[in-house]
This record gives sequence, structure tokens and C-alpha cells, in this order.
Amino acid sequence: MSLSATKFVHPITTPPSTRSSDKPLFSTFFGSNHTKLRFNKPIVAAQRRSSSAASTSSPVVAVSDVVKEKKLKSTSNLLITKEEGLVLYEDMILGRFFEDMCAQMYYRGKMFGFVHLYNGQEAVSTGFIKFLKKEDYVVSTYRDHVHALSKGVPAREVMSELFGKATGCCRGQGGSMHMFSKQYNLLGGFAFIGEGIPVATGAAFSSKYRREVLKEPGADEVTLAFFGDGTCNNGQFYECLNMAALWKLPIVFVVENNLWAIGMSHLRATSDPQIWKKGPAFGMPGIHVDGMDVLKVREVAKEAIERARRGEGPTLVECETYRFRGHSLADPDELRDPAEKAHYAGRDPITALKKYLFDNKLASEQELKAIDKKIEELLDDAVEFADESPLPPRSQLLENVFADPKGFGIGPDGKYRCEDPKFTQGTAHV
Ligand SMILES: Cc1ncc(C[n+]2csc(CCOP(=O)(O)OP(=O)(O)O)c2C)c(N)n1
Ligand SMILES: [Mg+2]
Repeated sequence: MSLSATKFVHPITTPPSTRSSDKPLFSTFFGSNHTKLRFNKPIVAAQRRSSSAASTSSPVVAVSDVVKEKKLKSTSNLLITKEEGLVLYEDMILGRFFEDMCAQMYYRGKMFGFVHLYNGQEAVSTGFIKFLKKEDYVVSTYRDHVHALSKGVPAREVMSELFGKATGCCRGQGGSMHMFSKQYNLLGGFAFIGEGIPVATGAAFSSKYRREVLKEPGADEVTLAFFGDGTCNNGQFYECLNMAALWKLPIVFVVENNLWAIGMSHLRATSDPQIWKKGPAFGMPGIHVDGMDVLKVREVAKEAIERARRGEGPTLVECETYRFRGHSLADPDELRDPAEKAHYAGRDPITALKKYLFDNKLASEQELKAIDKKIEELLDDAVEFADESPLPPRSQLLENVFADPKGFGIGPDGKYRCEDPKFTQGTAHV
């Protein structure tokens, strides 16, 4: 075949820079509202055809079609029941108020190191994690407090971890970026971007191995891997998409595309900014969803999680969202255009859910206020608990750092190296 016969398709042009003189980037909200991104195959129909899967059907699905299909099946026109609505609201309020409290405590000097808040992105954590069973796994990033809370880790343990106290979910050894809970199958909290994706892929592999090889009937856990747009330009992402698709692993890759990686615009840094497209390239469905709308996220989450649990393999979901604060609490957030911030502030996912609940008479103002109050009290209690908790003992410093519990290995004489009086000569004593 002659190469010259190949038609060269021009990629969608993206603005070369994000200087304030450029046309605002947010004006297209480039996924949900962009006509080029209307998906064309309802996921349910795609699943029905999955036995003849190699067929011609595209693995890309339309969020609007999924929602439409659900409406058709439902006796009412509502996407959620009252109970479901209140659970979603409470979880999103917990995430939002927790982070606001964190900011207060950080500026009062109660926590150390970098702290990255999740304000604005709550619809993603709530929309996905509230569909999980306790045994399912969640792998997060350094923006992890709210994923931990949605997964059920008590606010006391998360706050205490942030205060570096012994009662924290990592006994004060992890801090903000390393939330972990064996009890709730929260596998971290990772400071290096992309680092969690292989861990999540490994967790999904272990579920499949236990189910199919070891024949453990209950091993049907699903793993959710959360990470950002900037992380999608990291090689581990591609390696894991490949393996997950190859082995049909029970995993959902959830990209929280908040349009920025610290001060780098996603559109400026990425050759094809439509991240969802990378799913079909590896043979898995790729879905784009409005990440500021918890009900849309929830519909997509349900399909993707159920698909993974049925053993049909991974899904890549791109949630288009926005963070309402700087990259971390140390970031003065001067790079993003104020008009862009105002635009997304107007799309606050909590306000949108509230409106849905009121418009459909699923909740009253008093009911939601009562939830707000309950969460405020819960957080006051969490702060008090964290503040009064003890610091980890000095003896904990080297625990879980080295395989050798004393930290520095065992010498050829069979004794701990650190017990040799000459060992620490010229170094700081710990
Ligand atoms: C391997 C690695 N390289 C660089 C960094 C520095 N870094 C910290 S956050 C970040 C941006 C990540 O952006 P994104 O994935 O979009 O996540 P967001 O902060 O927007 O949630 C970078 C490059 C890092 N932590 N790890
Ligand atoms: Mg980002």
C-alpha cells in the first residue's frame, strides 16, 4: 500500500498558549458541550453486543444516551430516589466542608507539607465511589482526602492523619498525600503522579487471579484508579491501559480532567486533549462525562463498575471538572484567568445537585440544612479528636521504612548495623 494514498487528517487545533490575551479556553467546555464529542453508541446496547464483541461497534458511548435509556426503563422520570439524592448530597457536603476545614487548620499551622484540596471536584468522587462495595479498591493521588472520605474512612482518621497524629489512618506517617486504609481498601494516596495507576492495575489483577485461578467465588472486587489530566501524559498510564485491556481487568480508570496540571493548561500540554479517546485506542470503552454533574457521573460510573464486575474489562472515563482552589494551599493561584474561575464557580456541582433535589421535590431546604449541620458537627469533632491525639512515638520513625525493622540492615556478623557504635558516626542521630 502506498503511503501517499493515506489521507492526512488534521488534528483539532488547540490554542498554543494560555496567556490572558488568548481567547478563553473554557468557552468550549471541550467535552460535554462540544458537538464533535457527541458519542454515538449507548453503552447498554454495546454491552448486549459484547458477545459478538469484535464486531464493528465502537466502544465509545454517549452519556446522554445512557441517561435516556435509564429514563426509559424507569417508572418515573427521575434519575435518583430521595434516599440516593440525600446520600449524594451528604457525601459531597462532607467532601467540601472537610476541605474548607483543612484550609483553616493548615493556615493555623496544624498541618505540615503540601496539602492539595478537592473543592469543585466532589461530583467525581461521590458519583463513582458511592457505587462501590466496601471490598472494592480505590487508588488516589495526592488530592486524596475526599476519595478517602467517600470510601468510608472516618473523618476523624483523615483529619488526624493530616495533623500527623498517631490516631490517623496511617498512624501519622503518611500525611496529606498518602492516605491509606487497609480496612476500607483505600490503597493510597501517591505523591508521584501516575504512581498509583500500576498499583491499581495490580489490585485489579489480583482480584481477577483470585477469582479465575484460585476460584475464590467472592473475589469480584472492582478497582477505581483516580488521576488527573496532567498524569495522562505520563508513560505509566499507557502501559497500564494496555495491560488492563489485554487481561480484561476489573478496573475503571477515572481521569479527573480539571484542565490544569499545577500551572500548565491541559490544552497547551497535550497533543490530543480528548483523553477519553485513548480508551478505544487500547480496545476499551472511552467515555467523556460532565464531571460537574454528579448525576451524569453516577450514570457512567454505574455502567463502568458493573461492566468491570461482570468480567467484561476496563473502561476509561474522562470527567471534565474544575478545582476551585489553587493547586495546593501553598499556591496563590494567580495563573488561571479569573473569568475562567468564575465560569466554573457558576457550575458548582453541589449547587446543581441541590437544584435537582428541590426542582424534583426530593428534598426540602430544612432537610439539607440538617445534613449541613450534621457534617459541621462531625468535622468539629474530627478536629478536636485530631488536636487532642498524641503524636507518634519517636520509636515509630523507622517503622515501615525498611524491611529490617531497625532500619539499616543486618551486617555480615548477623547484628543490626545500627547497633554498631561506629555506624552513625558523622551522621545525624535519629
Ligand atoms: C512523576 C512526577 N513528576 C512531576 C511531579 C510534580 N507534579 C506534582 S502535581 C503535578 C501536576 C499533575 O496534574 P494533574 O495530573 O492534572 O492533577 P491535578 O493536580 O490537576 O489534580 C506535577 C507535574 C510529580 N509529583 N510526580
Ligand atoms: Mg489536572
